[in-house]
Amino acid sequence: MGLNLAQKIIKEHLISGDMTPGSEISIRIDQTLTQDSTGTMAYLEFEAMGVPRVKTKKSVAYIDHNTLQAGFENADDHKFIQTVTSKHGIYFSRPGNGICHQVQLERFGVPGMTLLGSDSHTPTGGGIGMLAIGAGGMDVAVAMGGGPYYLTMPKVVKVNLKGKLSPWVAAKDIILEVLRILTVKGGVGKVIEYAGEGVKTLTVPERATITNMGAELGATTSIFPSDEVTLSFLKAQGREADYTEILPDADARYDEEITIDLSSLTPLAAQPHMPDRVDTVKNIGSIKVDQVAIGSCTNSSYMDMMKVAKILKGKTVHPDVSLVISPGSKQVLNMLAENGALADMVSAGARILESACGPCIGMGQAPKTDAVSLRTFNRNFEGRSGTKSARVYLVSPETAAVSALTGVLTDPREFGDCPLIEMPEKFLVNDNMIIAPAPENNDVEVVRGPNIKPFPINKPLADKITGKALIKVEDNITTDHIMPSNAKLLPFRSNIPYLSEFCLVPCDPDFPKRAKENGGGFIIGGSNYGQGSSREHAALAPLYLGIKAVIVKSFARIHVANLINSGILPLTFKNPEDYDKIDRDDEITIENATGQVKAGGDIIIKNVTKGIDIVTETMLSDRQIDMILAGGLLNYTRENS
Ligand code: MIC
Ligand code: SF4
Repeated sequence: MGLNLAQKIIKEHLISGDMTPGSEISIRIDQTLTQDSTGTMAYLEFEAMGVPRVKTKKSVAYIDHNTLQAGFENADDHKFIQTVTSKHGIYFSRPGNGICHQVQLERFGVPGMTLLGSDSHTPTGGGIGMLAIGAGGMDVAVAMGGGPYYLTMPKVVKVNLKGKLSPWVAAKDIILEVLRILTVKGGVGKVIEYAGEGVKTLTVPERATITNMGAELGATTSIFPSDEVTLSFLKAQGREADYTEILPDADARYDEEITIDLSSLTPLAAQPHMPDRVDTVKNIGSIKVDQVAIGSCTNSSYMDMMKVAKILKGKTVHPDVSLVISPGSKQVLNMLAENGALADMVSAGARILESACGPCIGMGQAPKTDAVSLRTFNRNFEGRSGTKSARVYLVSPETAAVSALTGVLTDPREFGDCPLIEMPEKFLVNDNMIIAPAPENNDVEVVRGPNIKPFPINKPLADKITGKALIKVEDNITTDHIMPSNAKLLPFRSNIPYLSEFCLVPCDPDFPKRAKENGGGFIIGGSNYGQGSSREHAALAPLYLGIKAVIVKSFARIHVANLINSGILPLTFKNPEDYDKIDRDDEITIENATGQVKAGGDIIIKNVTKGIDIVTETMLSDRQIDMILAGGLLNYTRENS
């Protein structure tokens, strides 16, 4: 039987398990990436493992999230990461060099390889045919040490692309259409694989926009074939030697299939406050716009920026709109500066930000109260922009740029002729902001400023677990709810005690206080709990607050792995309606917790307040059972080494 792309790469990297969807497998990781807001913790964990030198083919540490240095904290983290990576054999991409996913695609990604990144948008690498997966920092630390990465063998969904995009319709509109069809939980346990005649009409940056935002489907990853389009991109980056053709077998089998006719798509937008609340720009209508933000790892390529520059050229941004633009990398910014496109943006009134995540993660540019903000980003969760009452719409760069001029949400097809941008034959290659690590057996001193605090480590699982249901939340709770990130909090990513004071505050401002007063307890949630980012802080802060188990209808992939790595018991209601049988402040007990977890089946929890038993499931593999019993991955690794 023929193999699809995902199965081919998995087969080539398989260490253990059988490739039946749903069973646990482990794979060898070729490359890793970290960024600074998850990286500090990941390197502290790597150090705790005691491995002197990374064992991957290439590992890179990026500084792109915390570049707003309002105090010493971010700069301290940068120095820690720079020195710890140099010591242990990891390349360091300096602040200013660009957003991790954009730079990784340009300079390091290799078709057919596996990439594990401590950032949920790592699947951007699927745009050049990598199997690129986002994970918590601890999993990335293990991979850097040469350990396997464990995952559930995914189902593979074929997205069959027919035809060709019409003028003014963009790659962003394709992924918004996929989100409309599949929703923010439709990709859980699946790889989204793109195929069909439409694939060859899309450039690598367009493909990368699509695989990037596959993260919003909850998918394990997304992938495109590596073909002649990939080759011309790598050639233009001076990296043709990294090219291998990777195509699915002609008789490849898929678990599911959907078809999208590219020629029938029109400009789309995701409405507040979820990436799957998609409608056409036409249907949403000409709402007044206060802010337009162009950039992020989804839409900050040279091609995207050139389209924007062409639209803005010779015009002026509407007086009621603040337009901010962050080119994705130093390569992109440098090319725009050299060819005059940057001047066109500046002259039109755009505010140019550095090549970093910036407003995407609330690092500055919080919109005004009740603002409408159009963003080319990938997430529009409530409050993520830094302004709770702001309404964020996710759109293509074309829709964003045209609307910045008109002052209202505008279908770009009304604007006139669509700018035609050719893929450059040569990108400007200058890697002088990437620092190679020190040689083996070096004496690099790791610099630890006062912001670097030890991280919490769990205790082995207790036999009887008791506590209150400290909070009850609804469906689709994101890691931005569990562990908010913004300009005020991101500097404290290496300080869990401080961060824990903000844990779940967007859902209930008293949660941290109540958790502390009660000596910990339980979190009750709906479906797709923990969707969004890879930040393990969304597990470490609850751990610090004494959370023993999280009981929900269903979990998002990366978050449940982070809970297990931290030794927090993840439980799902066997019967989702049982969610209604627990209220906040109910006393919960799990008797014989170790025995029940060891048995690997259902776990009975007692709602002591209501006098009822509720059946939950764990879905843990044998390895995960041992991790939970040991109190998390670090304890487990120590016990087994
Ligand atoms: C995000 O887009 O939410 C982030 C910030 O990039 C996160 C990582 C983090 O929380 O540091 C992600 O997507 O994993
Ligand atoms: Fe950075 Fe935003 Fe991409 Fe996250 S989604 S990596 S914050 S640009």
